[in-house]
Amino acid sequence: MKHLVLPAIAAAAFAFVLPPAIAQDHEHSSHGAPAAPAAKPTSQPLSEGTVRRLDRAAGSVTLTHGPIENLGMSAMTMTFTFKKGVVPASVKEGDKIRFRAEEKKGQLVVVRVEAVK
Ligand SMILES: [Cu+2]
Repeated sequence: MKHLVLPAIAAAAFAFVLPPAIAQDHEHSSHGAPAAPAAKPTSQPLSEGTVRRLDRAAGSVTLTHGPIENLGMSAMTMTFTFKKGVVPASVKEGDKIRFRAEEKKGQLVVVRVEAVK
């Protein structure tokens, strides 16, 4: 997983959240709940974020985001790439958004963005 922005802070965030995350995993598995199937879920929960930097020409957006469940990622500030048209024209730096990010070929890509009113 590449974290292109503020690696020191990201590392610190990981170091901070890792132990409870492990404890949670353990707790979940000890309940005997069936493991999530490999198949993609039909619903794609969105994560919350604030746009810090937006470069439409380069297709890169820096977000301060909350937890991203599907990536197992905790809250942090980092840069994602996105394809043309994914970020609505009304979205600008400083805006709050809801978004879906996925890992594609080792890159973290924003695949869907909704403006938050
Ligand atoms: Cu992140």
